Amino acid sequence: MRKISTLTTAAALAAFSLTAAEPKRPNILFIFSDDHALQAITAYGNSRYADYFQTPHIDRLAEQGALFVNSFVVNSICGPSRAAVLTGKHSVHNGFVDNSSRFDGSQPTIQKYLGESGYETAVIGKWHLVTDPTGFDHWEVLPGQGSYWNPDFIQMDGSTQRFEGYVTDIITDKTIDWLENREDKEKPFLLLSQHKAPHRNWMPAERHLMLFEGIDLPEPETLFDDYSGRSRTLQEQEMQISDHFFWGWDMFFHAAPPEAANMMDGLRNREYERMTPLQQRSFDYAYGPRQQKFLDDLAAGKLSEDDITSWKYQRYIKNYLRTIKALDENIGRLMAYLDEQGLADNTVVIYSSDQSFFLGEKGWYDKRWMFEESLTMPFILRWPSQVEPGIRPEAMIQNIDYAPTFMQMAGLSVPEDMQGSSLMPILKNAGATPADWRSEIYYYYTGEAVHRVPAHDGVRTERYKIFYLPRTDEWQLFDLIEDPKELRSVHNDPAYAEIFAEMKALYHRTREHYEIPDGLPK
Ligand code: SGN
Ligand code: CA
Repeated sequence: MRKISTLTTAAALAAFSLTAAEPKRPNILFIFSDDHALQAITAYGNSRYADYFQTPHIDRLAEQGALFVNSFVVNSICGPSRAAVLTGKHSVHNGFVDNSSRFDGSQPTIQKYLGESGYETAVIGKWHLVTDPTGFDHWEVLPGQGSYWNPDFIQMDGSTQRFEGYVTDIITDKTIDWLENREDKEKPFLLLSQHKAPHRNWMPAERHLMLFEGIDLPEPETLFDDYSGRSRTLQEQEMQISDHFFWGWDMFFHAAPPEAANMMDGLRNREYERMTPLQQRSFDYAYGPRQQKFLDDLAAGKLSEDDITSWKYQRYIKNYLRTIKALDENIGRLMAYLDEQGLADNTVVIYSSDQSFFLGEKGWYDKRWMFEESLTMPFILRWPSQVEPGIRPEAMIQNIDYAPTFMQMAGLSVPEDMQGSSLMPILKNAGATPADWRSEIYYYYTGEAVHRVPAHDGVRTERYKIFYLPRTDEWQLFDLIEDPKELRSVHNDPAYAEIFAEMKALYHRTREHYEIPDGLPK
């Protein structure tokens, strides 16, 4: 284990001056969305929606750059994922362990290191680290989760301003404005353009309200999972399509449907309430007849329990993908701007999302679990002058690797206390995995009241995944080759006794390596 110490920015700067004669340092444009599942990115290749829905602009980035196929989050939830990106450290070491944490903005971060070495830095859009951003030359962020419609943005002077329109379009407008008007265009930039979409409550833009009309999107095979063969905590969560959607917030009803519809009470669609009367009219025009048809079918006794779940799944997945449509279009718009300005060649463009998401697999929405759907993160990187187009690196990477990578891109040495590793050796070598690269990743989720997913932590190798659940004091072990959908824990299977012992040992070694203190909350 590398010694945890605080290397000063001055030391990092000294390292930079040694390499200052090298070619112009690249701009870094980090486009980060919220909850974008790999299954909803065509370039990732296994989207069940591919016949009906594509992400052409994100896919083009992947064609022109590197798409990391084994990319994982350290803690599958918004704030912790973001804190790991900025610090290069696991949650317990950057202090942001769950969404009730507050980010300590006095700690070293990538924007501070790059800023002090001569980069101009900005963050625009979703932030979600509770305390105001620090270390950026410019910032303009959504309060908390932010809003889809007519969103507010916190300004650097502490005031809040409201902007009319759709949040994804507005974040891109502001991103382009900053590029257009920044002070010293000779300086390289680090720009974080961070979207709300496709986070809950999945409100589409007006222009996408009718997308998928008359189409049924494919269901995942495990939509009706019975959770047998795995920890009982899988049944105790509250993130099920069948039972845990609010009729107002998630399903867009204006009044409670009959109880038979199994929808939760208590959260209105606050986004609808933010809309102008004209926006509301478009919204009602699209959803009104769809709701009525559902209510009529329900009243006529035409819908079984499973039919109702399938209906909710369609409502959910269509809205989710509609929000991604706007996101993808805006990424196209931003790429066109880089082309027009002649910035594309020397700008590293990254597309990623704070974690992936369940799109009905195991009957779920949301994330948090160490299962593949929420453990993964999209990670696509384009750097025309340096990275061979179309490569598909297989190295196991995590979001703690981003900050070290940006350090090296900027010609700086990686601070000793960053726990991730720079991806530069992979990028420079046509995507090949270096011999000394890690062969396991570590994951740690502390458990929160919302959605009732229990605390767990674990390790994933290329083939196996082990995690420990303190609440029930049990292990789970999955063989990702034999059981890629993770439907049967084999920790009790005698055929896996040896693997189980090895994986437990690896789990303890990895915890030690990352200096994870004993005892997770239950
Ligand atoms: C909100 C959502 C949850 C979601 C968390 C975390 N509920 O609490 O569904 O898991 O955010 O999301 S909502 O009723 O407010 O929509 S995260 O992106 O911040 O991690
Ligand atoms: Ca998120």
